[in-house]
Amino acid sequence: MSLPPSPTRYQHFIGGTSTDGHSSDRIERASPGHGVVVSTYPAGTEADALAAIATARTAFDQGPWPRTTGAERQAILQRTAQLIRDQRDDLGLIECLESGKPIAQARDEMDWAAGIWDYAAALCRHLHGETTNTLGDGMLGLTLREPAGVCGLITPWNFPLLIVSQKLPFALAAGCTCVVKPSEFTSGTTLRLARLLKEAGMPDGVCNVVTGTGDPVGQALAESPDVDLVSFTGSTAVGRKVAAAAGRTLKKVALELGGKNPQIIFADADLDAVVDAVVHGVYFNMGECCNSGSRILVEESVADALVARVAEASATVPVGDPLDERVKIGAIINDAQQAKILDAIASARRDGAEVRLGGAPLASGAGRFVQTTILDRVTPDMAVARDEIFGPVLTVLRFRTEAEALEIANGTLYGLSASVWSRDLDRALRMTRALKAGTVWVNTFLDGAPELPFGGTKQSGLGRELGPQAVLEYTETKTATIRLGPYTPKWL
Ligand code: TXE
Repeated sequence: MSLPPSPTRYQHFIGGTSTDGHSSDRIERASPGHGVVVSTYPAGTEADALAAIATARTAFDQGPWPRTTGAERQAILQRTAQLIRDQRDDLGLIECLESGKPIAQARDEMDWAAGIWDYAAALCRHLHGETTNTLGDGMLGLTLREPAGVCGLITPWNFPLLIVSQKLPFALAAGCTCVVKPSEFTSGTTLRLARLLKEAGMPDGVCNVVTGTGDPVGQALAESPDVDLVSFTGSTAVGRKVAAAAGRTLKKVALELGGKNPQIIFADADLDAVVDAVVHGVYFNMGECCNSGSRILVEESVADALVARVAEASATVPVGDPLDERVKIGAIINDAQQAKILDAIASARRDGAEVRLGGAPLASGAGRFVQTTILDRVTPDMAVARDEIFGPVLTVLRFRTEAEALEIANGTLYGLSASVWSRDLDRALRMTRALKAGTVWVNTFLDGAPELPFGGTKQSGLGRELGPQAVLEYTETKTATIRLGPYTPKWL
């Protein structure tokens, strides 16, 4: 794999055609691993967002998509899954170059995304309401599930195709029309996806993509009275803004936000497995992962031995050129993120944490890399124990009792995921019940399937993606109350 000879020039995708939109301004995207411009996208304006919203509105109010059968929707979603699979190498390369993630991982993510499209396709045939037949002889209740309408989908840069695939196919399965606003750093695969949908037979206007920055494009989606639902994945700070803007028109809101996910390791755990899961959990996708296992809580009696093993394993993980097939940790997305990671390490040093490994940028030509870093002797009051870092940085805290572990684990604003490592199943289940998190793993980490719901509690989010309910998140419920036989006057 090598760098492309020239940048790919992208356009918005509105009403089934590619367009430069209302402005000639463009965003240049340089590969985080090489510093070379690989893509350019239109810097979308509010007018572009409003044009896409109007197109999606018309497609919803007058177009065929909300009126198609489940079987027709299923066929198009399945064809899209197959097209993603067919083009996994191309799509993976785009993501590697735009986001800095390792090429081998990027290709795996394309397969994972295709699997989600398959799963959503199956749900198209299962979308139904309920009947209530216990209201007496004269009454029948029907609960209809209708598509929510026009959906605004705002996505981040860490898993571009995967995260849009956790939203878009479920919205489409419900019969909604969409305007997608991908991250301004990684818009390439989302634009390619919109073209694949067209190739798969999706009617024009159903899936529109507008590139550009959060303000104005994302902001317009959150504010517009013509958007019925907004689904956002990104930082907790911007999630609050999106919810506030959406509140002005009281649209439905779904939010997938940050995490500070604890892995709780008891002394009786299989420590060989733990070492692998800790290293994977914290360095996967350079740590730029809302589910990152960036905070381990280790029972005091095994902490020194475990940290030594994790440090030894961490030092062997290959960091470097994302185009190298052997690399497992690629480049950091942008300068702001690199600065945020290094600031977090500096604050940990000031607060008295012990840097057991790394702690500095990796010297490398034009790329932007951070060493695998372990911060030991972190205490729950330190900022580094509470705030999301989003980098290859592990924080190690120690505990003596189950109650103390639980208090530390639940002691942040976040509640996305957690894991418990113990051979004592009673204890693992007690902890599973008591942990405040949307996902709890037992004796594993980062496992998942499209069948399993994903989302956060507390300030990690609102609503759930994936799982059989995912399609319902994109519906409205309508109650039909039907009088059978003659109406009996009861008021006059
Ligand atoms: O995310 P933003 P950023 C966290 C992580 C990271 C931090 C900052 O901690 O360090 O966020 O990343 C769009 N109205 N996560 O600044 O800004 C924006 O254009 C509407 C966690 O890149 O939240 C992009 O499309 N939209 C996260 C999307 O929001 C707006 C993944 C996310 O960008 C907007 C990424 C606005 N006012 C970062 N402002 C996760 N949960 O996985 C920006 N956007």
